[in-house]
Amino acid sequence: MREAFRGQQRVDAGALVARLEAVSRFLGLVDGHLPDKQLVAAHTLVERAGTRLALSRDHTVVALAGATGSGKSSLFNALARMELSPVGVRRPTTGVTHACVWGPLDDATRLLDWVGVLPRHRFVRESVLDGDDESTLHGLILLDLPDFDSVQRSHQLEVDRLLGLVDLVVWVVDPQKYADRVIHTSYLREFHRHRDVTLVVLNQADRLPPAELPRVLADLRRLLDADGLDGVPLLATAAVDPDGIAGLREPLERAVAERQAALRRLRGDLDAVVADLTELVDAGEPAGLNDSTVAGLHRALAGAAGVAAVAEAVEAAYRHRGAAATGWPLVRGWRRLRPDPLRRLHLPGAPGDGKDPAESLVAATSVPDPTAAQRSALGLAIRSVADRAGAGLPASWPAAVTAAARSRLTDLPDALDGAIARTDLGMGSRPLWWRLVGGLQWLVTAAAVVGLGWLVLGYALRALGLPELDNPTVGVVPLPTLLLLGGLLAGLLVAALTRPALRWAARRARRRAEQRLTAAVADVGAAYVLTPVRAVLSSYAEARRALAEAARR
Ligand SMILES: Nc1nc2c(ncn2[C@@H]2O[C@H](COP(=O)(O)OP(=O)(O)OP(=O)(O)O)[C@@H](O)[C@H]2O)c(=O)[nH]1
Ligand SMILES: [Mg+2]
Repeated sequence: MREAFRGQQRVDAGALVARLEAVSRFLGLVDGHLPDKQLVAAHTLVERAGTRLALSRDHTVVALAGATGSGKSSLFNALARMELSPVGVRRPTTGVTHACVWGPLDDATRLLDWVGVLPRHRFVRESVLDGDDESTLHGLILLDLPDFDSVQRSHQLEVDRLLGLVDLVVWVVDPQKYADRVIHTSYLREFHRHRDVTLVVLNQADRLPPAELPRVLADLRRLLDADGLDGVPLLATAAVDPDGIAGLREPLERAVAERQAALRRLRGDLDAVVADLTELVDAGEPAGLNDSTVAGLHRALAGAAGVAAVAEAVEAAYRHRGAAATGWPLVRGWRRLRPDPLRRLHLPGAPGDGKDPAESLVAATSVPDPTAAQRSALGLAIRSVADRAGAGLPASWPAAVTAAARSRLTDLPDALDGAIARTDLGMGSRPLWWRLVGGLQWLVTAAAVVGLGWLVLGYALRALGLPELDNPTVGVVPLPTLLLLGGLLAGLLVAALTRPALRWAARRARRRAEQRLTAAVADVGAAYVLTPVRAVLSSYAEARRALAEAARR
């Protein structure tokens, strides 16, 4: 037993702190994505470890824990060589934790405040009379705990609280109750990750016939192995006999000298926390989004935003305005009486609306609202983005991805409408060729008007018996007649020839508008659906890396 705790691997404080920081980073990354109840233990550890390491690394807090009557207080007093904690026959005796500090009390005050031992139950084990006797335990803070199997619920709560804080636990069992189920299932088994800061003593060994002791120890060892505590030091003590605790002093002295127990304890907690957290991010790198899912989203967004309707209106408006600009001047005016298709949708590019597109109010357009089918198609597309992004992720993450995909759903209609309203549909200015054809139309019309005026003038002169004009002729046709008929015919011909060109150019304008609208709608999809989803995926990936770092021992 003298080998207890010997040859254990040292825990590097810097490395431990780095691992704790990685857990802290992990918690920051998964915050809001995973249910809080799965993270309580990790949050508690990060907080507790930070405090414990900041308080005092020169002290080793050791708890004597066990069932009532096992002899915790007796061992406490025997180690302190003073009657500090009352030992009694009435069970349970110890109701509040007592502490004994080896070394100056002041240095340990903040640590004891944190552990929660009342000042009147703190004792100091250092006196000039001892000389150097106790110097080997300098830095030890020994706690005498109440019984954990107590009829008093408060004792049990106090024990559970302290077992979460102390650096090293000495489990005290006695020959009568060492096999009790509670101590094994509720306590010892829970400490299997803390084998390097756990010690078991079979107290009251003096009550056993010497021949019985090895058999009881072997039986207890078997139970401890079954608890997952193989390798944990097990020793026999007799608190009533000063020599009966020598075996216990030795591992305590070693623990105090090494100043490793606090670090080992935290490392055990950290290992347990990391093991529990691992299943939250244990599904490899996320597959991410593929092009076809994104394209599906864009299609659905375009449908819901009315891209096709607007593009159609662009084509119609192009034909409408083009015909007005290039048509036969005599009938052009009629067209202006018909409403402009783009203006009907309250979209910029409508002539004379004079609005700055960037300032258009949200939901300013009159693009028809999406139909129920378009809305449900959008819902499905968002769902399939979420499904695809969340595919293969461990529990809770798919739900987080879905929540992110839908997080800005209510703002989406206004955003789509705004994007449509702000898109430059390419209908701001009249094409040059419209103006050229329009000018030509005016020219031939002017020729017809001149011809008509000339003819009317000749007719009037004849009617009034005045000398007739000398009409030049082109071939056999008089020039005024040629101007009138030629002008009219040319106007009709130009209008007829322009029509197919207008139709072709209108289709081109529609395609261009459609491209710009689709791009605008895709930007909305990126900002409102894909970016939140990708943020969750990158949190997942970073959380995985943080946890891998936290797992590195
Ligand atoms: N023979 C013998 N008696 C012991 C030994 N240790 C403790 N006792 C006795 O066992 C009884 C209980 O001891 P305590 O030290 O009060 O036990 P405890 O574990 O502190 O009990 P609670 O405070 O109720 O949890 C007392 O009567 C002690 O004198 C021992 O090693 N040998
Ligand atoms: Mg006691």
